[in-house]
Amino acid sequence: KGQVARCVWFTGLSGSGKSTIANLVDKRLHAMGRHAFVLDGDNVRHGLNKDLGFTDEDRVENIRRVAEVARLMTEAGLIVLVSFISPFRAERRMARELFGDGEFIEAFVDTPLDVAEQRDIKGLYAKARAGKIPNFTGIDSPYEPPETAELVLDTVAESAEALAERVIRRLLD
Ligand code: GGZ
Repeated sequence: KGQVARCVWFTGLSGSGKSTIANLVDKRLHAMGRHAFVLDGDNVRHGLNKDLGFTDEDRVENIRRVAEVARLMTEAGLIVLVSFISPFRAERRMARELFGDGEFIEAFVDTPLDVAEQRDIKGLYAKARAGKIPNFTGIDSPYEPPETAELVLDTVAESAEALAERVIRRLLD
């Protein structure tokens, strides 16, 4: 089987583990000689989307642009690993519709809010609770969990490594 050009779309709360899993998948794919790329806030929100913040409207535009870039990258033959909160079902559906059948794999990184908030790796939840970050997802901005994700990744039950392995298996099916 040749190179599969596909998009894995990770969605979940801040601190849910999206980027950790996406980066593990990326490493494994590279080790297997496959061409992959991670799109996340670090490489998109500081460049292409640096004009956008965290209002609902800006998040919609953020996801729209990311979806279009992901589509271009799969057309170029890459496996694209997209890691954004992408809180709204409508925009995730819009992203899905850019891809052909079976090319788009929605992966819900299912970490409950209380767990993400407990971990608070970057201290953002504490700041949001203190009112220092307005429109914070899960606090005062909504997150709509997927109803039809191809993969549900439970970070409480399984390690990031085990979950990355499940993504790889699904991807190379
Ligand atoms: C949520 C925010 C916010 C607000 C800054 N709400 O844990 P992080 O830091 O590294 O990931 C979060 C990231 C979310 O950006 P996305 O582009 O993925 O969001 S969306 O898909 O909704 O457009 C967090 C940080 O940015 N961050 N302010 N208000 N996360």
